[in-house]
Amino acid sequence: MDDRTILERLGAILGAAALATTADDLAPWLTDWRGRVTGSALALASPGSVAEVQAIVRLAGEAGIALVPQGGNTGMVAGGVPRPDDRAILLSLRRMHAIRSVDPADNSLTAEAGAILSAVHAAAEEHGSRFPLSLGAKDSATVGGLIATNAGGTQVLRFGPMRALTLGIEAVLPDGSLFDGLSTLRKDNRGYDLRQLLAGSEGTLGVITAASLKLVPAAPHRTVAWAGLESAEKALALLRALEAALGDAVESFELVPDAALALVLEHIPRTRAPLAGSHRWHVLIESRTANSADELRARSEAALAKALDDGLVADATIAESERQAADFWKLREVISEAERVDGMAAKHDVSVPVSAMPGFIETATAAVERQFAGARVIAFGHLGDGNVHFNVRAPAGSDDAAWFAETGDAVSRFVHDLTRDAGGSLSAEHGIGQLKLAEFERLADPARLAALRAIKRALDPRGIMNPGKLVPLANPAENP
Ligand code: FAD
Ligand code: 2HG
Ligand code: ZN
Repeated sequence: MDDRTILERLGAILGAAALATTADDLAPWLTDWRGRVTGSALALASPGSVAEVQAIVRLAGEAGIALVPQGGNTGMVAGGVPRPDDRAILLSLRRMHAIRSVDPADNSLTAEAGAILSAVHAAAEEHGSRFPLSLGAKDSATVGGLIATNAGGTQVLRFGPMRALTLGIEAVLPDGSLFDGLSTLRKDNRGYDLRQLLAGSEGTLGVITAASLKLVPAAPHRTVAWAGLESAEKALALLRALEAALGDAVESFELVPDAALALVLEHIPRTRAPLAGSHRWHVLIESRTANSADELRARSEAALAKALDDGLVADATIAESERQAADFWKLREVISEAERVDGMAAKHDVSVPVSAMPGFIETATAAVERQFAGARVIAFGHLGDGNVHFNVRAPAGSDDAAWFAETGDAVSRFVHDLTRDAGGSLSAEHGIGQLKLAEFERLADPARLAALRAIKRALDPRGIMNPGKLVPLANPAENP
């Protein structure tokens, strides 16, 4: 089918208002958040209903054209943008953003794929409940994107990643059929779990159109603390001490190195350091309760005071108000933005066993600095989940673009090798997308790759769903 016919058929399905075809209209959606990849597409299609998504998927199958689902385009691995030479339809789910229902008695919420995470938070709160997954991109990231990447974020410690919070999925499969798996059942053993197959599938197995999400009871009172420490090892010991003292009230425990805080203070307006002195490492700790705010605060203070006495913590402060708590969180959530403003980074979203992470940070940092003179490591994030963003920056004062062109791939191979040697994963929470594909293929064991390919071929024999992402096909010619 030629391009003109495809566009006419898309126009007939969607109407002109939901179809963009000019370079200017397409441009904002073709480059990923990091600015690493600018893809090409024939059109941007924005369906408003499940039936329209089905018609577009059927058309793509007939025409043999790629479909690239996109939500908020906040993904870190360029999974939601086409490849530079693609002949593709970019399929935006943004118009499908309704919260279909909230059922506090069932502890569930059903939302369309384009619903933005902060809207999901607000809808749950309106009903006296809570959706407990959050991340820095919460004002843009969508339910569909969060599920398709199995996003993690800053509450995984207590509630798990998106997979653990997804009860049901409605999705259009690559043949245009509708998988109506929107149930909120807590138990369902009817064979292979298609919901969990679609979670983390990065748009390669179908288009998620809606999902039922798990809610948890509201816990309106929180204490947010900021502590300065000497090492990541002490940070992990602090986490375990706080868990012993506060139980599962501890919901977030985020590691921030001095260099990340410095970037934030330099580039993000209206930010200031919570502690007076300088510290090599910091942690942001959030604890929550539905019961007594005063009691939670008293117990948090006592636990931190003991950690000071025990030498785990060098200094610490607890936010005095909700506003100060939000300020502490902002320092953590804008690290990616500050890093992006400052320059390029080779990003490594790695996980190792939690207990091994402090040692990994120390030895991998030293190894990278030895191997690549002047390279600067910024390892931050979800220490309590054994996941840090082990980002490597060019030497100070060097030409970023030139250094990364020459050295970037070698740095990434080096870091991923160290991760593999530590029994870890090269994608803890961001997925594979386009940017990690070569490394995934290089390091994954053959059985895993073969199973992924078999699943992809079985569900998407024509290879129309987000080709060139996540699933390395053995023969590049099979990659449309
Ligand atoms: P997109 O970027 O649009 O797409 C991501 C992938 O999902 C693509 O492969 C796309 O094809 C696919 N997809 C999107 N919608 C659908 C759909 N409806 N059906 C099928 N496939 C679909 N991630 C974390 O895990 N933890 C963090 O802490 C975190 N913090 C972040 C902070 C910042 C400042 C930023 C910019 C990003 C952060 N991310 C984090 C990454 C990102 O927010 C997540 O990957 C998020 O899940 C992407 O959602 P999205 O709607 O933007 O998806
Ligand atoms: C975070 O934890 C995100 O802030 C982004 O996952 C990480 O920018 C990064 O490397
Ligand atoms: Zn993260």
